[in-house]
Amino acid sequence: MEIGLIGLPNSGKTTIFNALTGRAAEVTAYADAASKPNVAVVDVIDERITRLSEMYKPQKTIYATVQFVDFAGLARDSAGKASFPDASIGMMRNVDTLALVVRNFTNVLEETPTPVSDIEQMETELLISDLIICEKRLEKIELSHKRGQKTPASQLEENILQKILDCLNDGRHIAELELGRDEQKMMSGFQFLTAKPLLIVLNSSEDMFGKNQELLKEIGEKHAAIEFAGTFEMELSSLDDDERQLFMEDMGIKKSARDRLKGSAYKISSSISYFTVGTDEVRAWNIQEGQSAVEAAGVIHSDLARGFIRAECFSYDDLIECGSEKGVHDKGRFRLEGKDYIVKDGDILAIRFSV
Ligand SMILES: Nc1nc2c(ncn2[C@@H]2O[C@H](COP(=O)(O)OP(=O)(O)O)[C@@H](O)[C@H]2O)c(=O)[nH]1
Ligand SMILES: [Mg+2]
Repeated sequence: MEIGLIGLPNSGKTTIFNALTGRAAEVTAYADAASKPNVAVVDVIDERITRLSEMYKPQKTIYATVQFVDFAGLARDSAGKASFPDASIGMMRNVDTLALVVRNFTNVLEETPTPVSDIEQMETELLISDLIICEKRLEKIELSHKRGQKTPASQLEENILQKILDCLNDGRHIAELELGRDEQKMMSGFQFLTAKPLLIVLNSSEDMFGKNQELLKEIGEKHAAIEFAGTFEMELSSLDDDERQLFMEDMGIKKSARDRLKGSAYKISSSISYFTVGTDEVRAWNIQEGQSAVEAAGVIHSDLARGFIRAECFSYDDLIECGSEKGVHDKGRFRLEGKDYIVKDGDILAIRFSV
């Protein structure tokens, strides 16, 4: 999964990137919009994988990974209007989930935070950038229709884009539209920003952290939201484990920034994990909730989907309860599942296939 950190300049994106990744990318009160994005891939430490690894003692243990991208901020044009640099937009379109970092601390200019209007401003930016793409494409299609080049596919595309245009003009995100599977497929190539799951990261000052329930509730009416104490959590990532634990308890922080963001991002993007186990490798795979066994197989390799015969399956919870694979068999918890089986979070699968 790829999570993109977006937000106004100096909202604390790089600070939070550092908190998430334990890196030390440069934090600055004067964002250089032309600078390159920071990118880091981190393991998603899933204790189920840790436990499976202890049981199977494999040569390799592979956790799922999350890639965090910290984009360069908005750039201002000669008239002082802020917008995303084209290069950033291109990269933003490639991520799975957007995490919008919102300043909730007094900045170096002594400006009090305005989180709600900052969110609105950023949302407008996202909507406009999708509108532009949508309108451009519609113009092209209409032109080709005028030239008599109308096909069922182009007609369908025009209908969907018109629906999307109306939605955006209404100020609503594309994610709110109910689209059929075909429509979604056709739309996915555009990588619309407002079609992506969006998570608000309220970046609060140390002294206000944990005291923003009203504000979080207000934001929560429209968006999924979590609260970070950016600077504090960035400093945490440079401590050793014991010290870190102490400071976290002091602040009332239950889980690391990385675990909290990952948990929320998985939830809003409906991501789940299934596992493959063996003495060679124990590994976590990410899929979308609702995906079938054959789709899950395809995440490992397209051959496994193409030649899919069946999935041998049991759940992680059953394995722990029964103590061993043999126990799972003895208690009748071992299952054979077909192509259309909907994979659940924590399923352990072995795909049988032939190509
Ligand atoms: N008090 C406080 N300052 C912060 C926090 N997060 C970031 N800052 C400060 O805000 C400024 C901009 O931070 P940076 O992470 O570079 O923002 P970016 O432009 O969004 O990447 C720096 O001076 C940070 O020290 C926070 O949680 N609390
Ligand atoms: Mg930055």
